[in-house]
Amino acid sequence: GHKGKVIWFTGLSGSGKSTIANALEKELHAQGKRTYILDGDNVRQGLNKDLGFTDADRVENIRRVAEVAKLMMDAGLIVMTAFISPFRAERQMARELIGEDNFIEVFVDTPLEVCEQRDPKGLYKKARSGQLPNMTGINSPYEPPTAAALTINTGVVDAKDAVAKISCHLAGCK
Ligand code: GGZ
Repeated sequence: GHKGKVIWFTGLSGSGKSTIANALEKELHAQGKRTYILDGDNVRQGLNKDLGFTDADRVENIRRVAEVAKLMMDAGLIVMTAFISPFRAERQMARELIGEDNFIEVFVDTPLEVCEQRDPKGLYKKARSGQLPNMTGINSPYEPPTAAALTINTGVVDAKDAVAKISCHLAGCK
């Protein structure tokens, strides 16, 4: 079969999904693999620019991301998706669409208080002061995975160790 896979990161804003995906991409390139990272920066500006952060819009965001990830996987890429993807049902939908054997769910389980401390865009502060509705973890839900392949807390594990953990899993060493 094809060599494509989808590494599906899920976790709060500021949990470290994109940081780990970018570090993992460097490692995979060093191994001669072809990759693509789908994230809010390249999807919500274009394909999904009609979508916001209501529950319904997040559901549609993830549905489209899963479809695009599948197409890219079918083209032979290792696709990394770095979206909050807060709902279990949509992650399950993605898993079924992409196929159990090709879908690696990585829970970036960095505690809310650590994400809130980082707050690179000031979104948590805005949400706490009532100026931002639907902020995940504050006034919009996050449903943690129950059976992720890997769980990484970037409050205690650095990007280098996270990459080692995921590439080990990809190589079948655990
Ligand atoms: C959560 C928000 C919100 C609200 C803007 N809630 O840390 P970031 O800034 O760079 O990444 C977050 C990104 C989340 O978009 P996703 O497409 O990953 O979300 S979902 O999977 O739930 O559809 C954050 C920014 O967008 N952002 N407003 N209200 N994150």
